[in-house]
Amino acid sequence: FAKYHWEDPLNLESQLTDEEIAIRDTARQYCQENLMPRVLKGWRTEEFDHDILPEMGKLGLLGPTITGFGCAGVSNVAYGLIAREIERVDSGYRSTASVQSSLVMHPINEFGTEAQKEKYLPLLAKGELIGAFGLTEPNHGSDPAGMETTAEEVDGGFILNGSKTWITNAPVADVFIVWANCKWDNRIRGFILDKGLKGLTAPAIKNKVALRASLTGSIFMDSVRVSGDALLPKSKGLGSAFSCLNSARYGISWGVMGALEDCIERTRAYALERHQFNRPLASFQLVQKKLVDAQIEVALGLLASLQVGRLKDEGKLAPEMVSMIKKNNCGKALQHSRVVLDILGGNAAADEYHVGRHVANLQVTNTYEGTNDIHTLILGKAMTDIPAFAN
Ligand code: TGC
Ligand code: FAD
Repeated sequence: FAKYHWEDPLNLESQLTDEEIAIRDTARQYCQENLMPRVLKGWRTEEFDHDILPEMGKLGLLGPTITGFGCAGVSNVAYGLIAREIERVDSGYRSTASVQSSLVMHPINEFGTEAQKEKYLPLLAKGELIGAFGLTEPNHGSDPAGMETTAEEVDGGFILNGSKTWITNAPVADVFIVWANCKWDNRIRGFILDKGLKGLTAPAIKNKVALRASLTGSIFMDSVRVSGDALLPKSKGLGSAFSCLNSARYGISWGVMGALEDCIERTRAYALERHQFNRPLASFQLVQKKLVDAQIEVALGLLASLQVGRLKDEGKLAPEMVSMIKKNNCGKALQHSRVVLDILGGNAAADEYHVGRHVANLQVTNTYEGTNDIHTLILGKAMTDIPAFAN
């Protein structure tokens, strides 16, 4: 028989290419040596560390699936492995990176002109520009089709009005991809707004109880005037915004497994070390069950993400596949991180033990990019042909 490794129970490693393993190892080393020592400060202070994106850029971790424009052009599986390593440290850091890669660089690459790509992608890839993606509004979260942000055509350009909320990176963003309902044909399109435009503000939402190591804010647009080249001309309808979400949701499905792996590793080590009733906690059956149940979900979740990544690379992706792994992996990560947190006893309340931070973060990952319930309904529609979320 082959040897069983509890950290990789179903031998995911055997399914990765040498290049993917090398990228994963580079990302892991960077994250453990450079992000891990900073995370408690980021969490405690809610201060954005401006060095992180440029550091990631140097290693080719930003927009890594894009070919050209200074991007690495690697597989979607490699992209997932990067997300897993970043989120093993903190979901907030992964959020910052996945918004940059999937929600800002991806739409510019997919729906932009050559001039827009040349202007923005190399700087975003280096982390010299920071991006944000504004879809959610105060009155329209799960239901972005009803958005109130508008764009109207004026001489040689557009005027945008409206507001977005809960936007990752917004307070520090240089570039905003904003989705607006175009008054001339009632279709939703994407626009690139540069920081500093008159009427554009992006204040921070402070005192969050999760994702404190990444900044979140609003975007207010008060008659923001932009020239014609702000429009992403190939974006046509809400489906264009959703196609960005396919990429980000896919990355999150890997990322949250990294966060759960970190929870398991830390609580297992604690359970082996700490004794009660003259025995290590790890010797109690109830404790072993918590660890085993969590590790099973990691093994299954990672293989599911791997399969979807391979299909994405082969052009055989259905968006519902992404809904399945986003829903399941986020739900399982939240549920099992919460269960293994119990192993820490009173120390669960101390942020130096890190697991409580992951649990708080995983509540948000189970919510953004489509809530767990919304993904259930997307899959329910696929099974019944009846959209339960709408009339
Ligand atoms: P519906 O009628 O179903 O679809 C409208 C159009 O979009 C097309 N479409 C898709 N295209 C590509 N990929 C997908 N996944 C797609 N889903 C739908 C669809 O074919 C249609 O095209 P067309 O040509 O016929 O017009 O739309 P609906 O309004 O009924 O919406 C259904 C619903 C509820 C599933 C959808 O609105 C939804 O997914 N809601 C969730 C909203 C959401 O995920 N928001 C995320 C905001 S961004 C974010 O959270 C970033 S956090 C980042 C971080 O920090 O990491
Ligand atoms: P609602 O849509 O009001 O949902 C509230 C509850 O009702 C949920 O449980 C939901 O599942 C349920 N519900 C809603 N409709 C139905 C239905 N039809 N059937 C059954 N149940 C339903 N957005 C961006 O655009 N860009 C970002 O960068 C971004 N970053 C974020 C960062 C953070 C830290 C957070 C917290 C959010 C972020 N979001 C971002 C917003 C996020 O995508 C939304 O919060 C999410 O889509 C849910 O929308 P909502 O908060 O309006 O909740």
